[in-house]
Amino acid sequence: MSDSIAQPTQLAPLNSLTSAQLSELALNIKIWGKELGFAQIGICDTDLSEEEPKLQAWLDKGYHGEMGYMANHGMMRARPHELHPGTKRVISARMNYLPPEAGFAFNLKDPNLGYISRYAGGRDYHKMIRNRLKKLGDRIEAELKALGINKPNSRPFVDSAPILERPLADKAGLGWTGKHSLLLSEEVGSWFFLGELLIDLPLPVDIPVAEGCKTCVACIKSCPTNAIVEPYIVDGSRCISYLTIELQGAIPLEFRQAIGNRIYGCDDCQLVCPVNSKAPVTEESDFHTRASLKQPQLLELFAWSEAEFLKLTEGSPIRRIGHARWLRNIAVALGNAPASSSIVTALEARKLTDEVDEMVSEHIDWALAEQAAKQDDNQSEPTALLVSRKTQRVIRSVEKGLPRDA
Ligand code: B12
Ligand code: SF4
Ligand code: SF4
Repeated sequence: MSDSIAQPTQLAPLNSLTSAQLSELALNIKIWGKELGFAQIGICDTDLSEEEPKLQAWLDKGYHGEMGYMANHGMMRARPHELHPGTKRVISARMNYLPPEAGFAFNLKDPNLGYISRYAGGRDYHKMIRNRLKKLGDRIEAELKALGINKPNSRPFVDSAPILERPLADKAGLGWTGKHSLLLSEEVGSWFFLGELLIDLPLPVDIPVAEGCKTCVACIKSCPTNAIVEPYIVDGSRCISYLTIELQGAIPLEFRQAIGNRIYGCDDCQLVCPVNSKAPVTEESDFHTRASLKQPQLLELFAWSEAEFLKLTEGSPIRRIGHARWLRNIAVALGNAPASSSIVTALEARKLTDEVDEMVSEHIDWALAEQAAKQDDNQSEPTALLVSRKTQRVIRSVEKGLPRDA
């Protein structure tokens, strides 16, 4: 029996990694990222100083509306090394979410159906992507340990953290910033989420992709609420995604008709984008649209009690808006739907339930007034004509450019 005491293995510091080892590690990170279901991984440094004045101008103009969280952290959004001290590189990842049988045109064409942005029909992406990024961090740690190197300090972020994800992904070579302000790439379009792993390793960085929009302005022209106020600049407070998801209170009257049947988010600027004609369908079944949210009838969704809403949206990003905002959004869409006695009856009945607060009640009154105006006009217009001209153009563009998903 030996009386010697086992010595803890001494690991070398991170700065003992050679540039050849760092380059090999960067290549491996991209392979491991793919194994973890990411469509692409890129690496960039943490310098976003060029974005700071643009972010400040966006905030100064009030384009964040009521999204107080956008203004709360000063310029930290553009300083990943302040968000997670010690960070030297950002490993930026993208994951495709376009579900199969998206049925975009079919859905927008029928004002009796609710349109739900295609990122939201399946499981909430936040936790899932964060977990995968954490696994990527664990994999890097295990590799370094095998090389006899210390544990790196890494932390995953997805969407909700104060960090400028799109400019980071742009820098990391995952695509270019489109005129709709989203990231897109020639090979895959824009139907993807972004996430990052902040890490204190000086990995070699990737090269940004050249801008590819050229003279196209389709997204700017098609936005139902004219939220893309200049190329690359979105007034968030006009965007339907903000109005139906982020905004807590009443939807301003000026936007209600333009919202049409979009009850959760909006995809129009991506639908008309010619680059999306090549977009792949997601490989993640978690992002497939669940049955209850596939081409749903507005009246069915409006009838959900709070308990049903919570049950049927469990695990979905929709749950976070809560039942009141859900009813608010559907009431607006019902106001935009063709004149119908069943809609009027449903609106009136809903108003009498104790699940309706003052804010929702006001939207129901608005919808009833819209319905009454259509009845008074004795509107015998075909349903298709109730869809705004802009939306009709979007529908045609989808049928022509995205036949698989129409
Ligand atoms: C706040 C927010 C919103 C707000 C505001 C949108 C906006 N454009 O800022 C609202 C609620 C409206 C929204 C909507 C949507 N969002 Co959002 N959103 C965010 C969030 C949380 C922050 C974005 C942000 O920092 N905005 C601040 C402004 C200042 O940033 P910016 O718009 O990029 O502005 C820059 C440009 O204006 C640029 N700029 C100015 N001048 C010029 C000139 C040139 C030449 C160039 C190149 C750039 C440029 O400088 C500014 C600063 O960098 C990010 C997640 C994150 N943490 O980053 C997701 C995020 C951007 N959203 C995302 C998605 C998917 C959406 C929607 C498609 C959801 C939907 N279907 O309803 C829509 C799309 C609307 C749109 N066209 O932008 C994805 C985008 C993925 C991608 N492919 O790019 C993100 C990254 C979330 C994620 N983790 O995947 N969103
Ligand atoms: S998501 Fe819809 S409302 Fe928002 S910028 Fe794009 S087209 Fe406009
Ligand atoms: S629609 Fe045109 S301008 Fe807009 S992002 Fe796509 S290519 Fe760029």
